[in-house]
Amino acid sequence: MTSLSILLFPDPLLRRTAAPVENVDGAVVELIDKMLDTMYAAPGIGLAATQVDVHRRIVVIDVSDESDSPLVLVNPELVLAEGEGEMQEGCLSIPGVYETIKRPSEVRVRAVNREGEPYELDADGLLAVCIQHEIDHLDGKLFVDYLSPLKRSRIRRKMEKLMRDGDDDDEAPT
Ligand code: GNR
Ligand code: NI
Repeated sequence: MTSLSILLFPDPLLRRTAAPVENVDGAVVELIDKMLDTMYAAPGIGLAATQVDVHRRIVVIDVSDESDSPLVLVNPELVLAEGEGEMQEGCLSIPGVYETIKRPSEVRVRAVNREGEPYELDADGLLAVCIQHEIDHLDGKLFVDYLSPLKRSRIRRKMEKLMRDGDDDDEAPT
């Protein structure tokens, strides 16, 4: 099983805009499958290609309790976003940080599946939040961008310190 490595905030590569996928060919299917493995291993409920340093518009999601309902969204586009809700969000690229974010509560997304077929999906609740969170990644956007600049810079400093000092308790003293 392949686990791809996940970029961590504030890596500037997370700010790149992903390019549309022209064709769901064998290489894209291979990447989708590696992204699903990586998401389940993390574990997470979603993963955008941007997070594994592939700047193409590919997202995988599974919000099911049993982790047995993978969703593949190639070139996802919101065609409808309405209502408003708040949800505590986390991100595999910002480990250990959870903040309440306000977003549209119901969405309709148009995307292409793993078989290369276009489809539309209506979502609410956690799935609607996850879809928006992942599309944001493809546009170089992170959930901390919805927080105040003060909160965001505190999170950035915390992450930079974690990466300097490591988050390992049982590291040998140097
Ligand atoms: O695993 C994840 N959990 C999550 C929880 C609330 C809102 C969004 C998410 S997505 C996140 C995985 C991730 O970082 N995807 O980009
Ligand atoms: Ni994320």
